[in-house]
Amino acid sequence: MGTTNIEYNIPFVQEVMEATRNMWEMGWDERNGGNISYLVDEAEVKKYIDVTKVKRTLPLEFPVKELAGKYFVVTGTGKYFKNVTLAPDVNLGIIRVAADGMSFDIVWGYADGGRPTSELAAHFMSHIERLKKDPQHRIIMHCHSTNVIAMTFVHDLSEKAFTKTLWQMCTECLVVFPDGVGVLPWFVPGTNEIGRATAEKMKDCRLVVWPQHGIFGAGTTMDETFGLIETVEKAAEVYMLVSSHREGIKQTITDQELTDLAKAFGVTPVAGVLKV
Ligand code: 2HA
Ligand code: ZN
Repeated sequence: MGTTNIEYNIPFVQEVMEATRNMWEMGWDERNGGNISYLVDEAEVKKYIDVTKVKRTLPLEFPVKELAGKYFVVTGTGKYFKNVTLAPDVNLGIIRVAADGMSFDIVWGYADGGRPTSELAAHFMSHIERLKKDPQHRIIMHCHSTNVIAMTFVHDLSEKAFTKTLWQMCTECLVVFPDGVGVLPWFVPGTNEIGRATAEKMKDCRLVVWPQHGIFGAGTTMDETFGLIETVEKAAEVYMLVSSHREGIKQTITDQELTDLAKAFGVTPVAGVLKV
């Protein structure tokens, strides 16, 4: 058990190590908060791992036949992002979904007897929806980004209003997430229900806000997914800074300006948010 040098030579494990470290340093992942799952091509996994050596097989409470045979690096349940770089093979695992989608094999990691994140349902169901939209989709990332959480206490939780405010807080936002953000009602985390609700939103956008909890992001690369969440969190931070200002907001980016911006960058804002 513990770290060996081998893990440091597995590029996709390294990517998760770097992401968890960066996310913890951003203050988004206190204690065991947050989780990442990363879909890796079988050929890539086989370059580094003997996938015939199954360590354990665990059942899934929700069927994911669409993901049959696919390999994922997944952060461990109860594990601290702070500690991933110290012992990747304890805090992370690599799993392969069974042919019937009803169980998964652990082929690497979770060395202390651990298992994947408690939010595996939300991850797997979101992967299924994002892969339908984009075959290049690879990453689902969840964290407790501070200002996004704060904003869910003081802002209208309708998706259109939430999206528009975020777009107005920094000029780059509309360009980075023209599909806007989905917003769920409050749910008990770690359940199949929140998983299904998150995946339903992922049909239309790559960002889903969990009020008073955090955010889910989806992307084709670790950088892209991290960048999406980073951009929303920055906008939420600006909102929290300006909305508490004594004199209130004096000006913002207008609907016309957001429309001009979308045109200039060749993105299509999700319908129903802008009134022009
Ligand atoms: O992994 O973030 O939502 C702990 C969580 C649950
Ligand atoms: Zn969480």
